[in-house]
Amino acid sequence: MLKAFSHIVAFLAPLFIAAAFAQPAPAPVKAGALQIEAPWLRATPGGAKVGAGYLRITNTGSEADRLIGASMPLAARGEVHEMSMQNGVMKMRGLDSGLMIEPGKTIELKPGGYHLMFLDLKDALKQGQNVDVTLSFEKAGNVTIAFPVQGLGGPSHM
Ligand SMILES: [Cu+2]
Repeated sequence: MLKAFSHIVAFLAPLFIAAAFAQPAPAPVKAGALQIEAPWLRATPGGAKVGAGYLRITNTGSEADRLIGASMPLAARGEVHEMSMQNGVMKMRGLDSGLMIEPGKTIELKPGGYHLMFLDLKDALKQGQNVDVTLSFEKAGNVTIAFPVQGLGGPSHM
């Protein structure tokens, strides 16, 4: 119960402090018709078993694609999740068929919404690190991108 609660807090806290940090804007990464921007991971305290990642994906092509998974060496596995408000309660669920990116559309994975969830972390994600994350797309295939780790708020956010 406590675990579930702190996980929810972890996703809400950044909403209030997102404006407090400035982020350099590296060039977008291309994967086929997809353009990937603003990747980042949230720092975790030692012992945390889950971590979250965010990014923005634009489909510049004429066919839909899907983000179907993600992986990093530090985590046993990665999933694509959605967080949404249901009857006044924040709920999180895995997207079994992936996240659809329609042609011409931009999908944003951000705190409180879609996110990458990394499970069974072997070590903490430390602010200032760059962690290679491999994104898996149905059509564009696999693309590995350095995700900077950003610290957010106090030590209790995850
Ligand atoms: Cu999640």
